[in-house]
Amino acid sequence: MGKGSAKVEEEGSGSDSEDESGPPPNLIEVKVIEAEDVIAADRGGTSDPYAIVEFRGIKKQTKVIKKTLTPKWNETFQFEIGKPSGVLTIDLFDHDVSLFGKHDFLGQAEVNVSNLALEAVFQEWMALNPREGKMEIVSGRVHVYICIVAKDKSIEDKTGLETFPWLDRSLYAGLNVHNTQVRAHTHTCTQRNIL
Ligand SMILES: [Ca+2]
Repeated sequence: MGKGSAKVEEEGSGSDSEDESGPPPNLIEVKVIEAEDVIAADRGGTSDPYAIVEFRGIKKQTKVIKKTLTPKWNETFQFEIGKPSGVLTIDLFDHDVSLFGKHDFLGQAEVNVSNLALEAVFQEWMALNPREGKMEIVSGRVHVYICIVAKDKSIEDKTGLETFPWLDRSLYAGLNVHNTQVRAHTHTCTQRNIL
């Protein structure tokens, strides 16, 4: 499977792939599912929680769930990576409508991506902690799902299915992959593992 012949991609992550034994794992899916028992930051005894997921300086934000201490987001984000390393952080904040009000910090969870196995589902309730070096009062837990998905540019090239860049070449090596088969796949590890 011509590992050296893959065309150069513009994503800038190609130089990270030092392991030549297979396709680089280079997509992290992060689903911020929900949280519970977060601090009540507003006078009414609730908060308006939202989450910011950050990986290697790139931030992605959920919507705000108003007036609750048990927000449910169920929002999925994806980050491009080369090799699976680095720390992914999930910060929770209380949204405030005041122009001058600072959004209150509700807690942080961190995941060391180096500890995650390729295409294995990590789904945990993680304790919300203060940020490093800060005296912040927080409480509660956040429920997250994380999976690292291997992209496969060779399959992409053969089938022309640019919209399915996460396909794992090893699953299809030697097979005639038709578009109809490929369409049956989804981009989450959970659903992939059922196949
Ligand atoms: Ca608020």
